[in-house]
Amino acid sequence: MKKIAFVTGATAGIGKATARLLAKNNYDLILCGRRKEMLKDIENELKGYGAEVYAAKLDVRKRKEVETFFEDLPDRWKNMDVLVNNAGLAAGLDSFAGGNLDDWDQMVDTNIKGLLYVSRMVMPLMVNRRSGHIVNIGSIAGKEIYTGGNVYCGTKHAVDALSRSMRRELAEFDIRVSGIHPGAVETEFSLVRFKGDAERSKKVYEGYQSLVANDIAEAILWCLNQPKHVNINELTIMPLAQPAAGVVFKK
Ligand code: NDP
Ligand code: 8X3
Repeated sequence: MKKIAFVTGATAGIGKATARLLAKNNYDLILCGRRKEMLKDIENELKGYGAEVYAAKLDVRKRKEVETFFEDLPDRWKNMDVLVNNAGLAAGLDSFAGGNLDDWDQMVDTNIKGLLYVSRMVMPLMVNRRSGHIVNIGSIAGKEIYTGGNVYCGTKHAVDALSRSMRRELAEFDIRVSGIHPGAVETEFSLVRFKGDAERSKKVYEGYQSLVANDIAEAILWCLNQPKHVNINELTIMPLAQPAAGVVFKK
């Protein structure tokens, strides 16, 4: 019987690469994101690998939308084995004193509250079945801080704390919880952070080999593939050229 994985934020980057790799490894997929067209594209691609896919537009910041998403989910899909809490973003790189409050709201609402809204719907399903694996995508920004990272770092430190709290509560129900903390991965991340400024975004990844989304997907799959009694608590995964947050050796 195939396993079911729910990947949030599957229209791009790490989420898309994870959905793709899981589909190729015998998982059926539940996918969400805000961009309907891109959701359709990834749905079609995954079906080509033989996966069954349930894809629906969802903004994880909207509590009512999250509830409706789960109310609409056909029963078969509620037996989910894996949740990858991936949807997230950084907005801006301003100082605290010059910070944009809309950016702060967006990061807090997506990275913390969105992750909580989705998890709140999934956890009872897993608890009832006494089985499941939650993978939370944190960041090196959740382990360290860097100039201008301020609120983004705060949200990712929160993700780290939430992962540890989930692990504390869910082990009793045989549910595994893993936190994945990547350094720089070349995705749409910087384009989003710099609000569509492609030139500025490109510079983030110039002069060194950043991680690619599939590096993180492979790490997630490895966590999932461990024997049932093994929980990978966390993995911090960095480009070799980035030994610490905010430090990159460029050639
Ligand atoms: P991308 O911008 O490439 O992808 C982000 C994904 O999240 C998209 O699919 C986007 O879909 C989705 N998303 C954003 N906001 C929402 C929302 N409100 N509701 C639903 N989906 C949403 O970035 P990455 O793949 O790099 O980022 C994925 C995760 O990895 C994030 O949590 C990020 O913080 C984390 N991360 C990234 C690193 C990097 O260097 N790239 C390093 C460390 C961690 P859509 O726009 O269609 O809604
Ligand atoms: C993003 C990690 O180092 O690119 O979460 O800011 S970094």
